[in-house]
Amino acid sequence: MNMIRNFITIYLLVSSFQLLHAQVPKPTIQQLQWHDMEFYLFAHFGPNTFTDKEWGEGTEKEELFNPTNLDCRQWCRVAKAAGAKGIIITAKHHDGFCLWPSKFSTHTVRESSWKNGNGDVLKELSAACREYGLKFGIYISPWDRNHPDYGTPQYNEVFINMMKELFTNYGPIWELWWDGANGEGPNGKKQVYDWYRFKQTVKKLSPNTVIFSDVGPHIRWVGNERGIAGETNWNTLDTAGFTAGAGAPPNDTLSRGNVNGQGWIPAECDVSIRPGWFYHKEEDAKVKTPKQLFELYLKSVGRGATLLLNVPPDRRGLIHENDATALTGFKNLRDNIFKTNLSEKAEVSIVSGKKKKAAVLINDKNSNTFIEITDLKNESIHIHFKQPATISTIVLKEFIKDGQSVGKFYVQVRSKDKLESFEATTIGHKRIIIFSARPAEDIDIYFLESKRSTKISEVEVY
Ligand code: FUL
Repeated sequence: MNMIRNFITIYLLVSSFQLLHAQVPKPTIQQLQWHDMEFYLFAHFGPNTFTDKEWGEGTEKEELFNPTNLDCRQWCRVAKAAGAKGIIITAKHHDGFCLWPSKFSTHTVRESSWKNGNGDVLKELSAACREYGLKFGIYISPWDRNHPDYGTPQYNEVFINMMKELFTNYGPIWELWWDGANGEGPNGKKQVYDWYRFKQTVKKLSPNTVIFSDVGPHIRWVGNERGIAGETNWNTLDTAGFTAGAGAPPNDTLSRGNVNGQGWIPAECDVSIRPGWFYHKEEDAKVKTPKQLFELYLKSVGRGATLLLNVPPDRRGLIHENDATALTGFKNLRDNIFKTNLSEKAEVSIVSGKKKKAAVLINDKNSNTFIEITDLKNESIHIHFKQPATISTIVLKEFIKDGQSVGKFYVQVRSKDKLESFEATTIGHKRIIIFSARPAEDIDIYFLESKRSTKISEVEVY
């Protein structure tokens, strides 16, 4: 009898442990790689570039699309110089115009006057990205204001066939962007999208592609187009009962995530370097400054999200000089701030009461190693500079491979005669804390809230 009881107890313990373990949402390998991309560019390009519209009607004449000097390699050079890791292009915006000669539309580059109809922007950009070592991503709007089938079940087939063309002819496609806007097509009807089949198609053709939409499945919209993640930003989200577009969770939920959300669906912050998404000459003087871009970087990447910065090519088919200059300034700012990681030469330890244990894994420049804090009340991270340093920035990274845990922590910066504290909430992929430069001899990091054990992979100090 006792044996049976023991057996049942062990069985229950094991299965509840498994259940608990299985319930911790974790990123896939593709999502982990996506987190590491941090900053990449968006390129809104199409008939709107030539009509000065933001949302084309779908009735624009194809010959309007005629860049005089398209050079995707120039886009890549600008992206590279800015430290961006990839480019996502609007292969098809809401006006339905395809930047590749799709067999499933008559509103494409093939019908345009550009290169006498022999051009293919996706071919050029995918090749340039390969050449420059950048990831290539595609925005394909489900909403199509041109396609005659839009608003009928047949359009779902068209959309799937178009995606097949994209993955077959231009892959590998690292990220696929499904815009949530869903308005009427030429026949005045709205489409009922077959999201399930769309997802299955991508999964089958390109299992490594990460899909963005308001609700994932892999990456979520951040709930605004200002490029700002929630001050608290959980990578987890509940999507049951929600869909992309009008059926999406409220914007503030998207920007913060759900603390106990079931799925790992991290936020991507999309924002334009100019007021509009497409190029408009009258906005040439309204390009965001390097300082503004850096602020956005702190509110996106610095809050554990990624930054998708739109830099729209102009009518020549080039990234405008003003945008390129702003991007270089932005890169210089980051290079200056993140130049010398002072924690690399500091003494780092985990303090537990009066005991101190070296914690070299958090300053080994390797995000795949981590230290673990199990007792929040009694353990903290301590950094001691052998020579007093002047610091302004602290970067923390959580070991998100095992999920996200930290909900609140604070950092104390100590010098001989001063002690200052900075409190923050979530960490996730990265948390950047920035303050005016001050002297420091020691830094202590205390964790106030954590869902499970706290795994920190890196602490950098600049
Ligand atoms: C929105 C679109 O309606 C805008 O035109 C733009 O493409 C932006 C990134 O997403 O939903």
